[in-house]
This record gives sequence, C-alpha cells and structure tokens, in this order.
Amino acid sequence: MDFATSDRVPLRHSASDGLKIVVIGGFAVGKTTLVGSVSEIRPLNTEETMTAASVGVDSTAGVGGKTTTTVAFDFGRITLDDRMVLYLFGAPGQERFWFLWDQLFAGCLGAVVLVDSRRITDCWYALDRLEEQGTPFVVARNNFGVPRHSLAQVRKALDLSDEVPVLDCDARDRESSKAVLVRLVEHLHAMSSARGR
Ligand SMILES: Nc1nc2c(ncn2[C@@H]2O[C@H](COP(=O)(O)OP(=O)(O)OP(=O)(O)O)[C@@H](O)[C@H]2O)c(=O)[nH]1
Ligand SMILES: [Mg+2]
Repeated sequence: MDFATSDRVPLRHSASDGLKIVVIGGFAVGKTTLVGSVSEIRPLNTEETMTAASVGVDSTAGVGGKTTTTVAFDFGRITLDDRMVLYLFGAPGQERFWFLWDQLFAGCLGAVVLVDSRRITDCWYALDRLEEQGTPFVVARNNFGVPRHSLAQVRKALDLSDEVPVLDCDARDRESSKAVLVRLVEHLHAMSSARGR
C-alpha cells in the first residue's frame, strides 16, 4: 500500500472508507499529543486542569510540564490516501476514567498502544483489554529523551508475540505519529489477508 500521498487529500470519502482507531495506554504517555500532532482537523480535546487531588495518585514523573489530563476522549482525523481516512479516538489515561474505554472500543478496528518505557507496566491494562477483545494493535514507544531500553527489551517486558509491531515515535512530531498509524494499517491489512488465506 502506498500512503505517501499529500497530507491534505480532498474530502471525498464515504463512511465505509473510514477506520476507527483508538490510541490507548497509561497515564501521561502522550495520547492527546499524538492525536493532536497528526490530525488534519482541529482535534477535539476534553482536557481539564489537574488538581491537587491528583497529587500522589497520578505520577507525572518525567512529564513535569503536564498540567492537564483527558477526562473523556480526544478525537482527530487523518487521511492516509485517496481512499482511507482514520478516525482517531484518544482514551483517557487515568484509572478513574477507564470505564469510558468500553464506549471508545465500540466499532474500533485497531489500536495504537502508546508506551513510556520508564513506566512500562502502565500499559498492561490496555494490552489486557485488547488481547481479550482480539483487537489488533501496534505498540509505539513514545520517546521522552534518550531511550534506556531497546525495542526488543520493550517487546520482551510486555511479552508481545513476534507478530505485534513495536516501533519508536515522537508523539509531538506529525510525521513520526503518522508513521505509527501507517504501520498499524499495514498490520491490519496483513492480519486480514492472513485470515482470508
Ligand atoms: N519530551 C516529550 N514530551 C512529550 C512527548 N509526548 C508528549 N509529551 C509531553 O508529555 C505530557 C503528556 O502528554 P499528553 O499527550 O497529555 O498525555 P496523555 O497520555 O494524553 O495523558 P492523559 O490523557 O492525562 O492520560 C505533555 O506535557 C506533553 O507535552 C514526547 O514525545 N516527548
Ligand atoms: Mg490525554
């Protein structure tokens, strides 16, 4: 598949061309940042200021500048080629909002699991949910500075099978975030071809 087309493809898609994708992972791993960096429409955000009540509950270790958190979901859209549009739903990361994930998962065809390798265990809940549902996914390690672990170590720590793509990204960078989504679509395509064999 060739996705190396213009970033601003004219809108002539039907709903059947759209894929619903969720971006999930632990608290403060960069989900809202990724949806915002890659979206070609102004992303919908539901950010609220973090209050003193979250101190000691939500660890912002390594993301000290973080002052807001997603309380419902993020929404964005990206056109990958003249046929395919991805509708992106970023999940809230705080445990108290996890009940909203059920609605976000409805109708989704694939997922990006964002990981901060300094807090790798935070994504276990996301992986459990996806594996339980049988939803295909890729794991994207969002780089906060120089990574201390290799991608092979991330794969091992998360006990991922060889078929799950694991890649690096910088959620703040549009091209990097787009590369993650392209990888996910390729993975979905490969999985569906394998099922059709
Ligand atoms: N250095 C660096 N900072 C990042 C990167 N991605 C996100 N950030 C910062 O990390 C913080 C967390 O980003 P968010 O996008 O709000 O994280 P989130 O996963 O949506 O957080 P919740 O919705 O609250 O769970 C923000 O302050 C971002 O500016 C990155 O790739 N590198
Ligand atoms: Mg968020």
